[in-house]
Amino acid sequence: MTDSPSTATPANAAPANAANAANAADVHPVADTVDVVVVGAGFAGLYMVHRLRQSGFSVQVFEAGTDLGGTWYWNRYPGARCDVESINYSYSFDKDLEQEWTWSERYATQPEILRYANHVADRFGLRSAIRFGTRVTRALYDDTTKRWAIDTDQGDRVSAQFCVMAVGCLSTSKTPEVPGIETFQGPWYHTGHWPHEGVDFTGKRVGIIGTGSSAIQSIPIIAQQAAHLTVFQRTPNFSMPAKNAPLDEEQYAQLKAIYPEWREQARTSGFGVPNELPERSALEVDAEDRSKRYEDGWEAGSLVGMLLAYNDLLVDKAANDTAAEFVRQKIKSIVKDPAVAELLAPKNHPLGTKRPCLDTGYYDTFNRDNVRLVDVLASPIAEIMPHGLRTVDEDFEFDALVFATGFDAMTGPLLGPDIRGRHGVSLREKWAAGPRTYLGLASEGFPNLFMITGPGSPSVMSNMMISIEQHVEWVSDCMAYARDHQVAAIEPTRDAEDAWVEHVNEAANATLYPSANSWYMGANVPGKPRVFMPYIGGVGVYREECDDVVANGYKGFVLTS
Ligand code: N01
Repeated sequence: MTDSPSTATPANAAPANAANAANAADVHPVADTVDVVVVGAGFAGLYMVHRLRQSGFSVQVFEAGTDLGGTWYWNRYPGARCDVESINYSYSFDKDLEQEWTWSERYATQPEILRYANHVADRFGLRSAIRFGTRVTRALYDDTTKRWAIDTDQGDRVSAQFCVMAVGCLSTSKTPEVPGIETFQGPWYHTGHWPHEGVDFTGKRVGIIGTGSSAIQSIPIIAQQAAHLTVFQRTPNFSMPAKNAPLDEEQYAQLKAIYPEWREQARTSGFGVPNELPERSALEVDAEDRSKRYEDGWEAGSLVGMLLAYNDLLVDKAANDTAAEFVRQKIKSIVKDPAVAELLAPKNHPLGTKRPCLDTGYYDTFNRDNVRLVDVLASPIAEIMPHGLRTVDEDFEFDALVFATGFDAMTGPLLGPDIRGRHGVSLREKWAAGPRTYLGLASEGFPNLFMITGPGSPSVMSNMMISIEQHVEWVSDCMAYARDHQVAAIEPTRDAEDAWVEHVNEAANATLYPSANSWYMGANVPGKPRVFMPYIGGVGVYREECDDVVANGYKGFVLTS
């Protein structure tokens, strides 16, 4: 997990080495030489440690945060929840863990997910492998020794045969590209770096920039607290009601009885959650059928409820239009002011091509007297000033600002440290025109370096837990194979990588995804190459590809003795 590359400092910034002071009793010595260095102690890093230890490897984890949890350590904004159902967003690797942990709600809150991460770490004794408050700054590969030298901002240097980047996909937060942030005299907060002690907005005039998932979850709650909330929207997003509720005990018990089969369905599915796939096109049925299906999808309270109503919503614009129009009408039926409703209704991208959201009372929040929506596409933000901000048309005064402005997704966390492979070539240079990986697991020229849920894998297009587990197991099995077969180094061939990148692009281009200015495409970061980064082929298909590579003697990789 990395944090903001911004030079500006949010109200909650903590000293980089705070953990070393705070958790002195918890600090374990860093070994000079280990089999594996893992970067990041979120769900990927935690399971990686467990798996590697089970296979008999020595492992050192470095984590920039002062405690574990990755995404769920940093994103503590009001209303933060996972929008994948808790019964799916949890580890499946240990049957006892699966049975003993009980989620309280359909969609778990951030504090509950963080408790779960801590429970797992304690249950499997993982903390002793982790050095907190320590950021990896550099990783250099030595082709003679076939080992990585890994440096940290705390002065550590560790030699490891393997380096695993378990840095998360959405962990390099970005502030808005607006001049004057440093002049603002009140506190400002990024949703991805929320203060651990929380923020009380009571009686405050608050401005929030952004209307993605983080904003859509936090706006209803901030609006209840603040004296006034102004929402600066550049692109309206499609959001569906979460229909969150406590889990029904009887149904939960029934699910636990069949958990193994349930998980297997998730592993072979498209998005990493068990779903029945639709057989019909939205265009081969009449309006009444569509209306009914979309209503069911809306009421289902899930990200895929609408998207899987028909089989062509993500590949055919005319089909997608029917679903998008249904959601626009829903928004208009909730929001009382027609002008505000019109502004909130997304029109510039097909439904689902920017990450859709689940909300609790988002659209209804704009019926409140103390909430105002400002269209910054029509009237861009010109600067942030000591007492607020200025759009090209109007000045606004605020006591506090919230940036729900997202992340340099997928590549940002991987390109944070200076990673240099064979011949000193840097990953930043190699990926200057966009990420290039084989299977989203490894990159040619960087032997013994693995990425968990890297670009070119289903990652953010899936239930991350399912994808994390699959990668961690693949990577640890690969290392065990290398050890057992006296393999000193493993890396993809250029041909295999080129073919995979082409396949990832082809898969994306067969869908509507590339038509949106989304963070999937890198479009939210000025200057970032426009490449669809995740693999859209589906987690089941992808898993088969990865298994096939292993079954064929690590096809597409070069193994050096
Ligand atoms: O970030 P985002 P996020 N001026 O990039 C706007 C996951 N997640 O933190 O769309 C004005 O989606 C930007 O506008 P535009 C989930 O995968 C999951 O909300 O670029 N506006 C956009 O509206 C999600 O997709 C969960 O035009 C500016 C917003 O800021 C991902 O994390 C919860 C701007 C950023 O939205 C990221 O979500 C939260 C500027 N200069 C997040 N710069 C759950 O599981 C940016 N924006 C529930």
